[in-house]
Amino acid sequence: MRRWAVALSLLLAGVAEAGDITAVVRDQKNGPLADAVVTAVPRGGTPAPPARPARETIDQIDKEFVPFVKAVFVSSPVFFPNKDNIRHRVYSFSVAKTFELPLYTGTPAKPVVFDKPGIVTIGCNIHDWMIGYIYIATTPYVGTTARAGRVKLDDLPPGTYTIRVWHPHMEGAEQATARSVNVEAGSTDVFFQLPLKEEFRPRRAPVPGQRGYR
Ligand SMILES: [Cu+2]
Repeated sequence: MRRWAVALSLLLAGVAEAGDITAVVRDQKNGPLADAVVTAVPRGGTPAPPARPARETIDQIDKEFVPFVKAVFVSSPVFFPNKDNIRHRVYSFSVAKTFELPLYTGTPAKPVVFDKPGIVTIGCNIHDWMIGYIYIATTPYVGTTARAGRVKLDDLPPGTYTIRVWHPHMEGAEQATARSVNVEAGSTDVFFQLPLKEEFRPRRAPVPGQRGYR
């Protein structure tokens, strides 16, 4: 079939082939930026939510939250398994979700449900340097960049999307990163350069028998 005929038959069938977005995020020094959240919000309508929000997980490993930044679709239940053999006490005072998990080891029976969009900062009452971020998105088309600064958003119905990027150490506002992208069948590449503030993370506690901090 000719291309237009294929397009026409898809149109008549009411089916359009989904597309993907591959976003690459770099910092001001052109280095790949991990832990950047990329969202795609379709113009003129909210996407239908998945039948059931995915179960998500944030681990505690070697007294750190893993991953450092987690992006979830709104109303997703998030589990907080403690993989260390010491106890942690996870909490948040953020407006989008205030909670506290009593001192625990292993996985608490119930997940925390993040039912409001926004950004939640999590900490541990025992280990002050433990900090993590949960980005609660209004769109299911959301992901976090891996170490190579890359993230792929799959299965987007064709149309116009507003793409944004957020990072806990970004210099400007998330809103300022907004750009319009037309998604068709196949892959669409998007590139962001995101200037970072001077990084601030609380230093870890001194390690007995070692000099300095780790
Ligand atoms: Cu802890």
